[in-house]
Amino acid sequence: MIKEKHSLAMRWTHWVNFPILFIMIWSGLLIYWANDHYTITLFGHTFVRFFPKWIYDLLHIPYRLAEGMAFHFLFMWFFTLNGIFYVLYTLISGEWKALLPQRNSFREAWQVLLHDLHIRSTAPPQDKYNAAQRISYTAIVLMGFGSVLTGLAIYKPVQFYWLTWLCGGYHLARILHFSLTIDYLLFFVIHVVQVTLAGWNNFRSAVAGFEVTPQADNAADPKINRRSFIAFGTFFAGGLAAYGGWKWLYNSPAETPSITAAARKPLRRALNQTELVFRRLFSDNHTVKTYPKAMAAKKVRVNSNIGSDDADYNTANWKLSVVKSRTETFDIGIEEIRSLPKTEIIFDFKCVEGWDQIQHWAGVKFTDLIAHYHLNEQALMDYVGLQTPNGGYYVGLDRDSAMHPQTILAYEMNDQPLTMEHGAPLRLIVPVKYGIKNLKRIGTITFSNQRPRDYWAEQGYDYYSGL
Ligand SMILES: Nc1nc2c(c(=O)[nH]1)N[C@H]1C(S)=C(S)[C@@H](COP(=O)(O)O)O[C@H]1N2
Ligand SMILES: [Mo]
Repeated sequence: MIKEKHSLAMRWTHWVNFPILFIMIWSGLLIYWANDHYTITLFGHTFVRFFPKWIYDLLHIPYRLAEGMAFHFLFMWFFTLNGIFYVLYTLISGEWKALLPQRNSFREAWQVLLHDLHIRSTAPPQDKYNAAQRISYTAIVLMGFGSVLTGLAIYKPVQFYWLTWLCGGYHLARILHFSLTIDYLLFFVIHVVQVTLAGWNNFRSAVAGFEVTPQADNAADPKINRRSFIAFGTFFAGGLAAYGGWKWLYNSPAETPSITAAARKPLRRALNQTELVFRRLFSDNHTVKTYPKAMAAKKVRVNSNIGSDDADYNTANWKLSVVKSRTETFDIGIEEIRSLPKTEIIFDFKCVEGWDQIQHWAGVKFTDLIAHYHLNEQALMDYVGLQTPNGGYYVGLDRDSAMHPQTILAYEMNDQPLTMEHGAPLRLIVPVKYGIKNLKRIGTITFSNQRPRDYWAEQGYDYYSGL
């Protein structure tokens, strides 16, 4: 005999929520390897490295940060919107009554645990869901909420500075975001073990929404088979469609076929659409948090030196070329730049790879340079492009970020002239962007209404890369 057991909420969870969560964790791992410094270390001994290399090899997870970010920031929309719809559905349909813990749930959950571990022989009362299930099904919704909040806090720490603050700062938000991932995986492992132990009838109920009570005439009940068939058929069709979508995405052509790491077209479109949403939230009022000088790192990290790695580069011959128009270019020497008003900033510099450091820079504000050289007309254009003298590294910035009051062309670090490895004699510091946009050793500045070329965007990263 058929007994209606699970509600739509339960099928929604297995059919939709889990796959989306899975993609978020998978793309999270594509990001994580770039800076896998989360370990459990006690007294100098590392006991746990959460995702060592063998896990990546076992699961065939590629080391592709740009692609991981592109997936993560596409599926975050599905994750968030689906989560909102799911919660709204349970509220409106009344299904929350079976899912929310009750006053005695916490005591009963303990009994469930003892029973499951065969320590206690009598099972506590089992409604549609027992106390332990109620607690975990509600907890996982709260965890999802936590992932969105901590995720946003690290994704846009400037625009959502109050959220980052609420999460206890950038560092803590990152640790919380990561811990939640570990919690999902633990939840998943326990869940699979329990479902396996509970048997086929229970598994069917999660997919098809009904249970079968033991009865002699079950074998002859056509309803059972028909409903199972329809439910599992739909389930597999949905799975196949999802797999097809995945294949389509992976076989989509790259935007620049000659560059191996270039983003696939649908992912680039998604990145660009997401950019529009966050650009609307951008404002000069969102300034980057600054710190006292004493907190600035003495040993400043060096990331890469593409385009600025010529060991014999002679900074004495250096000039900044400003391209005013197709026909008009002028050069500025470093002494002239040093004579302009000086602006200092001490802020938390952030690299996409997952590290950050409080750094102290000084130089001329970009808007001061614009005003001094009467580049007001050029500054109305949509984009500013900057490149190294040898053209090996180049970035494009939207106007608002270039003109942001904290954007400077820096010639000093920790009150000393810039060193070669940090981009002597002049580099860009744009605190509202990730490190990739902070070009070292500026050679040329251009203005345009089309997007200038961007080194890392060509390698599949988000063009905007704003914080
Ligand atoms: N010319 C040049 N500028 C560059 C890079 C580079 O490789 N070449 N790397 C960028 C990246 S990814 C980061 S995180 C910062 C690092 O700056 P730092 O080495 O001074 O800490 O520089 C940016 N500017
Ligand atoms: Mo970086």
